[in-house]
Amino acid sequence: MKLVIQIPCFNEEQTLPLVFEKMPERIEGIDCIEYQVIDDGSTDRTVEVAKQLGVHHIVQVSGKNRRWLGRAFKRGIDNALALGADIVVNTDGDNQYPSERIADLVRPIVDGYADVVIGDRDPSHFKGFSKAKQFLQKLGSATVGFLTGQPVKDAVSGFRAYSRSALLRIHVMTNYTYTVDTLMQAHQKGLEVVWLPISPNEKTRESRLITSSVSKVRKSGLTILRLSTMHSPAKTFAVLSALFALPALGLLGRFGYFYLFVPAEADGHIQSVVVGGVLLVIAFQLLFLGIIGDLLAVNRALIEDLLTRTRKLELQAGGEASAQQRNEDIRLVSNQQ
Ligand SMILES: Nc1nc2c(ncn2[C@@H]2O[C@H](COP(=O)(O)OP(=O)(O)O)[C@@H](O)[C@H]2O)c(=O)[nH]1
Ligand SMILES: [Mg+2]
Repeated sequence: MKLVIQIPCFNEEQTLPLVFEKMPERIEGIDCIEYQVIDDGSTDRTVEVAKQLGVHHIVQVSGKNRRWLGRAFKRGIDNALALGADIVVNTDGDNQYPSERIADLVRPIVDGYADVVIGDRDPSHFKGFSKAKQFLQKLGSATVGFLTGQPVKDAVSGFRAYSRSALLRIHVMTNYTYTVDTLMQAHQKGLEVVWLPISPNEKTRESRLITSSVSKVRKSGLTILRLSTMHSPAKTFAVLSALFALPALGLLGRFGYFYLFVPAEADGHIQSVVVGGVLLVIAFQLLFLGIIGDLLAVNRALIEDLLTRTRKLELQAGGEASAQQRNEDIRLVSNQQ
C-alpha cells in the first residue's frame, strides 16, 4: 500500500521543516510513504526547503498569480493518483496539525472501514480559537451537518486522509478551498467518514486563507452557500423558501382573521395581503429553483460517474506522465539529490 502525504504550500519556508520533524517514517500496513508539496507561486524559498527536506514530489501550480488552495489540492490529488497512491494524507504547511498522528489518521482506511478520515480539533471548545472563531466554526459545521444529514465535527479541518477510491469519486469544484466541498461530496456519495480527535499544535502564524474577520465571514458564508446550493439544492432552497413562506402565511392569516372574524375591520389590512402575497410568490419561486437544482444535481451525478470512470481508465493507461498531460497548468519539479 502506498501513502502520499501532501502539503499545499504558499510561502511556508519557515514552518515546513517543523511539519517534517515528527513525520512518520514507517506505518504498519503501509509499504511506501512519499511526500508531496504543492507550491502555488510561493515567493519565498518554499521549493528549495522542500527539496532539502527530501520531499519526493513537488507540484508547481504554474502562473504568477496564486491559484488558491482548492485548485492546488485538486492538482496534488491528480498527481498522487497518477503516482499510484492508495491513500493520500493532506496536512498544512504551517505545522498546525500533529504530523505524529498521521499513523492514526490512516489506520481506519488501512483497516478497511473508512474512506475519509478527518482530524477533529473540537473547534467549538478549542482554546486556540477566539470566541468568534469558535462560534463560526460551530455554525459552519452545524450547517454542513444539517445539509448532508450526517454528523459533522470539524468541517474545515485540513488534516485528512482519503482512500484512493474516495478520491476517484470526489471532484473538487471550488478553487478557494477544498475542505467543505470534499466533505459534502463524501457524505453525498455514501462514503464512510470517520472523525479522529486531535490536538492541534501551537499557532505559528496567521491564516494564509483568511486575511480579516470580515473577509472570513464573507468567504466562509459564500463558500457554504455555494456548496449547499450545488450539493443539496432541494434542502437549501426549501429552507430559503420557508424563510419567505412563514411570514407570508402569517400576514395572509392576519388578513384572513380580520376579514372573517372582525367585521368592523373586514375591509382593512390590505398591506398584509400585498406584502404577504409578494413574499409567497418569492417563496414559490425559491421552491421551484430547488426543484430545478435537484434535477440538475441528478445530471451532475451522472456526469461525475462518467468522469470517475474516465479517470480510472486514464490512470490505468497513463501512469506518472498523465497528471501533467491532463493539467497543462502544473509543472513537476524533480528532486534529485
Ligand atoms: N498551494 C497553495 N497552498 C495554499 C494556498 N493558500 C494556502 N495554502 C496552504 O494551505 C494550507 C492551509 O492554509 P492556512 O493558512 O494554514 O489556512 P487555515 O489553516 O485554514 O488557517 C497551508 O499549508 C498553506 O500554505 C494557495 O493559494 N495555494
Ligand atoms: Mg493552517
